[in-house]
Amino acid sequence: MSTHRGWRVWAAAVILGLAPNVNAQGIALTGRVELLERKGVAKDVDESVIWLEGPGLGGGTARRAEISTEDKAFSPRITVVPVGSTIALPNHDPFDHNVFSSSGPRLFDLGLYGRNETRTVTFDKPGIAKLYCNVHARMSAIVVVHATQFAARADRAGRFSIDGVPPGKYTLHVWHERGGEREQPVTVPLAAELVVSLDTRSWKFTQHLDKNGKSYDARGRRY
Ligand SMILES: [Cu+2]
Repeated sequence: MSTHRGWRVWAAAVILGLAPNVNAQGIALTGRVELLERKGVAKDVDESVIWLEGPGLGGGTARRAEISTEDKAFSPRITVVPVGSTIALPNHDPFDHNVFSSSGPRLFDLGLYGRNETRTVTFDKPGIAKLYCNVHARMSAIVVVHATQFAARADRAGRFSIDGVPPGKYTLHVWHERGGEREQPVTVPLAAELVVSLDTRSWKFTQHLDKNGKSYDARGRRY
């Protein structure tokens, strides 16, 4: 880029009043997620996921991620990846697991596999995938697969920042396991502070079914 063009971009930014947070790569979209709780303050607001959709936003770069199984739990519990990404699921427990997903963007059943074995799954469509184990009813993980490169996780104060967003009108998605998914239009750069509230007050734990659509209790298995 010539110095001349760089100066013009800077001058345009100053005229538009965007100088503090705009650069040649775009604008940082910042905001805060707030969980409305029945009582107390949410301790898991940092499990909120925020992403942008809309015309002109290119796809993200697919990557590899890992969710391991250890002590009958998935780690990490929440994973955020762009479309096309592959997730490896190594089993570190001295017994078998059977990871599956029976709703959402990618249906799969990895079958039983034992210690130090790894199976992989590629997510080709956007959506929210719930991963379970057919042996252990309490195991659950979530993979949020987003269509563009613009996504973020909230921090422990609920704050998030999505960097490098081109100016324009988009749809902002905000999701939390107990608060559900909320969509709202957003114009970048923002004209006011962005706070998105998710209502967790009607959420109630319900036990999911196994890969055959049956209850774990009915099989008489321990979990
Ligand atoms: Cu298991």
